[in-house]
Amino acid sequence: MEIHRYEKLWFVVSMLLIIGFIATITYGAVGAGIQMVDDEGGTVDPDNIGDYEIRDGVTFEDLQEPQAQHVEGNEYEVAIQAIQFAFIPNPVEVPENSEVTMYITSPDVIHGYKLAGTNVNTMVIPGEMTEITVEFDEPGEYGAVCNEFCGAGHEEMEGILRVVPEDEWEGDA
Ligand SMILES: [Cu+2]
Repeated sequence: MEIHRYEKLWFVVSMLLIIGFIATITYGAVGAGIQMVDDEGGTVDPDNIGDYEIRDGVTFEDLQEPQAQHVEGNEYEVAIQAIQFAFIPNPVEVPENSEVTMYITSPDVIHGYKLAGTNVNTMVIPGEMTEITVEFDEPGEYGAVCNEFCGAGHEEMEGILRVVPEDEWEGDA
């Protein structure tokens, strides 16, 4: 069977496009570090968030402090509640050159937690614990916003995350 040269060319181009689309979608799904908020850690009682056990002997309340708590090495932890219409605690401080695991949840409705100028961007769902680990290499200040419409005061919902220079860090080390 004779296939016209142009037809072959179109065939090749359209196959390449399809492969390109699949590659882009695959990269977006697995390569860019995007994860779904899941109930892997069990569900959180929205009326009793403070008592939620993050791990043995450490509750959400223990980590819900303005300064991140030291775990070991350069690892820190902090817990944040997103409520209508604030983040608690606020501001949050972490030391530079740290790897911080943030636990975020909500007692009321779905919120978001987005750190402007970074790729930190997550949903915060009542009943689920959002867990994200972020590296902060340089001192600075980031604005946090809620990016899920959560009610009449949604646009006022903002927070600050401060990355403090190592020699000024007064928290747990
Ligand atoms: Cu909100």
